[in-house]
Amino acid sequence: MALKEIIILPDKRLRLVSKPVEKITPEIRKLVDDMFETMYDAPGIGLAAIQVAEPLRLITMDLAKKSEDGETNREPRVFINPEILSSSEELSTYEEGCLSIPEYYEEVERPARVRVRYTDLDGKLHEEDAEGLFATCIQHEIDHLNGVLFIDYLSKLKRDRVNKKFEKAAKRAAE
Ligand code: GNR
Ligand code: NI
Repeated sequence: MALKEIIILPDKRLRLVSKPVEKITPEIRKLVDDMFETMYDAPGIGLAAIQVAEPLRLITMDLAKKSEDGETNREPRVFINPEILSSSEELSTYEEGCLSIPEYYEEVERPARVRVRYTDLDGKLHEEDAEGLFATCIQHEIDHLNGVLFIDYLSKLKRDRVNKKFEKAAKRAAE
């Protein structure tokens, strides 16, 4: 396994539309392993391949809570070529963050429930209903596959402020 670098704003690659995974090759399995290592290290609850600069429709996720004895129980999940089949009219609000927009958190309103279709690492097709944090997270990650970030749902004022902050930081880092 290997840790990968997570790309952050204002990296333009975050705006790419990722390409479908055509075949589950050893290279894809290696990428998935590296994405889990990178996601757990960050730490984050989800990661889209483009966040490690691979423009593929591939997501890793782990929504497991810490158990009472403090042991970290892992529930790693992989979503290949995920699609949202339908969304509830009811909305729900979560405070979202993104590993590509470090240390910035804002409330975002999204459909409370979605039905998703995806392929797993064995190539098996699944359909599943998502609600709660799972619904929010899968929508956040599928957005990444389409070059969409959670700041796109905020007011222009807030979005401009965040973009400026990260552009400044990048300029300072380049000096
Ligand atoms: O770690 C993450 N936490 C999170 C919290 C609320 C809504 C979405 C997320 S996803 C984020 C990791 C990430 O950036 N995935 O793309
Ligand atoms: Ni994100």
